[in-house]
Amino acid sequence: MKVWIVWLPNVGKSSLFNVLTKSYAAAAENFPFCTIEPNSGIVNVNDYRLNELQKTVNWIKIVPANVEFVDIAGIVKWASKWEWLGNKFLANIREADAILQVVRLFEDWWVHHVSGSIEPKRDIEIINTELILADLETLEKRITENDKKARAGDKEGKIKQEIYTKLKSHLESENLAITLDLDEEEKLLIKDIYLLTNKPFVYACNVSESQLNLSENELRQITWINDSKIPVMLISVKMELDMLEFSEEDRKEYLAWYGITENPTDKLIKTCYDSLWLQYYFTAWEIEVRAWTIKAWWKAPQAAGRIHTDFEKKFIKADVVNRKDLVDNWWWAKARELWKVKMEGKEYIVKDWDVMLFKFWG
Ligand SMILES: Nc1nc2c(ncn2[C@@H]2O[C@H](COP(=O)(O)OP(=O)(O)OP(=O)(O)O)[C@@H](O)[C@H]2O)c(=O)[nH]1
Ligand SMILES: [Mg+2]
Repeated sequence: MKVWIVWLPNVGKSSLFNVLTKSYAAAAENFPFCTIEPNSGIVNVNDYRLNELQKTVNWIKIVPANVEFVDIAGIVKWASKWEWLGNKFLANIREADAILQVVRLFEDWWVHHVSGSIEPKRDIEIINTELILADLETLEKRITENDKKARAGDKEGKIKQEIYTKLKSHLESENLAITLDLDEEEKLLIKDIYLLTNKPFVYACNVSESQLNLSENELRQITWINDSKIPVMLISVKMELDMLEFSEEDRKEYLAWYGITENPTDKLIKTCYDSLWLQYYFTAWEIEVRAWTIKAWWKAPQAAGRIHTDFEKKFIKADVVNRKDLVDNWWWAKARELWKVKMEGKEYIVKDWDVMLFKFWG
């Protein structure tokens, strides 16, 4: 599960990467194109519910879910048309599961802005246009390849060609692929093109300390991101960097001073995780509690397959308990006594935060 940090040069992408990975691994200097080679790091998804579990079983090791963040070079206008850094990275972004866009809102005379001024709406358009142009190039190649099949009368080829044509005019009207109205079957047919604008986007607005009181509505007005399905949140990367060495207590106190109750770094990581329709279930036993990432609609055997590929086939049944029932009753024995643990079979659709104990053949 990879999230790529994408945007114009010199907006704080590498600084944000350092905040997310709690490191100084990425060089973050005051000049455009400071980053050339990508930096990547794995980050735990912190969640208050994990802390609750930890309190109940404080002798047990807890292994949270994680997300990989990749920080790349800045993208500029015409990047998609240039045989240059930007273009190279546009090709690389295909590997991403989601795209985190760092929108510069902070004013700082010292930090050079490649477009000359702070205008988030214009800058978002620059980035989206480059992503759309790159997608059009990919799609046009695919249309040419598929054309032969469609002409030869191949049924799937014909259906695909129709969808591709619809998609092409959608992109040409400067829309993101993800906003095209397609049914589930049609979505599957375009999945293998790996379009950049078919990936979930998350917008993190990098603000100055004086802008920390902006509401989500105000942020949406400034950025013109009206689609409520696309998350928009604010973070002051500079302030987060200042707090990197703080204790948890000091951090809370400092944030509270600005009226912030939720840890912005944790919130951003969770937002990226949620954008992929992911959820977790847990295995919990004497030695460790471990989070496993699954898609929201997965059934019990598929979920078991996350632990080991064999387990999907060997699945017999699962004991399932809601995390809260486990916490409230101080673990399995009491929860079982109170009939809170249910036995589920192959058709069971796993719920977010189920705790599961599997039985397998062999
Ligand atoms: N004032 C202020 N400066 C910031 C903030 N975030 C980053 N900077 C500064 O902006 C400059 C560029 O930061 P980077 O993190 O290197 O930006 P980048 O987007 O990775 O840049 P490229 O790798 O060149 O594309 C550095 O001097 C940072 O200290 C912020 O929130 N406020
Ligand atoms: Mg950088």
